[in-house]
Amino acid sequence: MLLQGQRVLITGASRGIGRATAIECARHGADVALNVYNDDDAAASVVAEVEALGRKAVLFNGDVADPASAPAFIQTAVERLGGVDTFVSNAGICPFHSFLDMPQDVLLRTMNVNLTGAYYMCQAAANQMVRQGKGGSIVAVSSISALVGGEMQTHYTPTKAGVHSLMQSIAIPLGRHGIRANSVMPGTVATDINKDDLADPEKRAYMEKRIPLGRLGRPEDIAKVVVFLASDLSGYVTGASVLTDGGLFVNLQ
Ligand code: NAD
Ligand code: RM4
Repeated sequence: MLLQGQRVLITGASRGIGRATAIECARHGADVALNVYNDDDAAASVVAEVEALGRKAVLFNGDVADPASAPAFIQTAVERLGGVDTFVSNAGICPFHSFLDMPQDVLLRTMNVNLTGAYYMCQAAANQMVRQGKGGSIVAVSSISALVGGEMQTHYTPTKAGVHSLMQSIAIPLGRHGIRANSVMPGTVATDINKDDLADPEKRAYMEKRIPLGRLGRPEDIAKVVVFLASDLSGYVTGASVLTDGGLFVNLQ
């Protein structure tokens, strides 16, 4: 029970890594506030799982790319849970597309959801933590893609490098308030975001073969690292990243 009594807020919490993070945090004793975006059935099922663990789950529907969502999400969480101890910026999209003909709307939407949206959300959460005066933890879900390229991800990889860089920079002004800011960098985790990409059996087998631990990531693998970064176990860790990829990054040849 590493998060007993904590209030943890998570964006993009209806599916994949966000969903697993909500459940893992609840398992460790946290109440959770979940930002979801037009995904009612999936959202209801996360709430049911959290409540079955005996914890509270508050839902807030909103697009992270809309600047109005961030203060509204924080306000909802404060009203219903009493405050914010950990904030997890997780919502993200990756509409795989080639570079030379990248449509402007796909580029801008990806940047606005993954990077600008994370900025608004982390800023609003940090302001609340400063008001509370008791420190806190901010965790961004970055990616191995912050470190390496992706042929069909030229719009996406800069956003993942960007959210890691955001954690490095905000760790500085927030340190004096006892607020830590770190990122987790997942490798390849089988979720809806890459379902089509990994539906190609050759691509999936190639990815699996490159991972020294012998399997793709599971959302729970990432959620456990988020719990660590939210907990006192990481009390002297800030501005850092935890690559959580089964060894994929180091396996060049
Ligand atoms: P997913 O598609 O399963 O989940 C994404 C979640 O974000 C969903 O709940 C979706 O409803 C929500 N979302 C999408 N757009 C939103 C918006 N505008 N506002 C609010 N919520 C929104 O994908 P996932 O793999 O769980 O991805 C979660 C995060 O993990 C993303 O930031 C992604 O970049 C990152 N990541 C994933 C992998 C991977 O291999 N799956 C690897 C590295 C990093
Ligand atoms: C991740 C990483 C994965 C990819 C997802 C969509 O950051 O690049 O390999 O499947 O994004």
